[in-house]
Amino acid sequence: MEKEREFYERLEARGVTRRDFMKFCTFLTATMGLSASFIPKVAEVFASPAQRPPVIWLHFGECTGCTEAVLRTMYPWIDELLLDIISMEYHETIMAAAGHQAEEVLHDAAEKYKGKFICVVEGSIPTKFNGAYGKIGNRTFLEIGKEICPKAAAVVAIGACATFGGIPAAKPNPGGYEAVGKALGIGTVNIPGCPPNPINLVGTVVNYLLLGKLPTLDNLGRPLFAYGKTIHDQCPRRSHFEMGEFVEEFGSEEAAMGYCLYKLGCRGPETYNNCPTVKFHGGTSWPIQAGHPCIGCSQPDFWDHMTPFYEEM
Ligand code: FSX
Ligand code: SF4
Ligand code: F3S
Repeated sequence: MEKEREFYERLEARGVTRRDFMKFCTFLTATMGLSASFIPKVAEVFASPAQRPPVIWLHFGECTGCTEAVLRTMYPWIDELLLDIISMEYHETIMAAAGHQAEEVLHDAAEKYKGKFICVVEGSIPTKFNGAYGKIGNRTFLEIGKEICPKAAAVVAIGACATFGGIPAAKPNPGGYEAVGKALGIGTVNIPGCPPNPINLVGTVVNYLLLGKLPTLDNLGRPLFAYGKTIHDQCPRRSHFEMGEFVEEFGSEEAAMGYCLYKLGCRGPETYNNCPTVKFHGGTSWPIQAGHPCIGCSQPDFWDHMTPFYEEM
């Protein structure tokens, strides 16, 4: 009770009302595919977390857009909520330590929480030339990944790069960049997207804390609650996809073309993600709402398979 009171006081000090917070919990519960009866339980995970799992967050070949997405662009207070329910032991972007001190923190955390920590990995791993294309502290990403990931209770690959290779693995890929699971020969929970939606990471962690297990995954390791349907199946422009309806509403085939973005190369029909329902920036918008075709950023082989972007599939 005491913990809970403190939590709401802290939220209030940040200008977040209990009502805002419950709205977020309702949204998160629905995103996770749970019934409304779970809303109070989801709120409880944040308000009085039972045990905060240690998290080690590794950066390999990437642009740090995934971290930026998680820590900065959603509701401004989600990053703090996330840091309330996990114990971030190592994260290069937000930690104060640097150089040898940082290396020591990583090593010590992996030993101290062996078998217990969640390893979140951002970015893909170069495999050619013994991994020489990517190094931190004079050790290759490959060496670091091989040392740290097998010690984790679970490895969560975040972003297109870590899950499927992403932009670093696009042709001609001289460094032989590969997805984390493939490069290290391990199974990973995959949260793809370039960048992925932060709510899907929060949903995965809350699922773990609430139900004691990882969410159900599809055959590509993606949580089904987020990646169970195609963009096209949930797209608000969908009703204009069928030419008949299209022409009827807009008067001519030409005018109708401007609405559905299929002919501009939209990859919505072959891309699995929940962008149309969860949107980005606290529900403000998402690519197709903003008038741009989906470029298939959460699918395997994004980039090569999806380019050239503006040609019909
Ligand atoms: Fe990749 Fe994440 Fe794209 Fe960037 O770091 S998924 S390049 S948005 O940020 O890994
Ligand atoms: Fe499908 Fe894309 Fe057209 Fe939407 S804009 S209906 S996702 S093809
Ligand atoms: Fe990516 Fe398509 Fe969503 S480009 S952000 S999966 S709409």
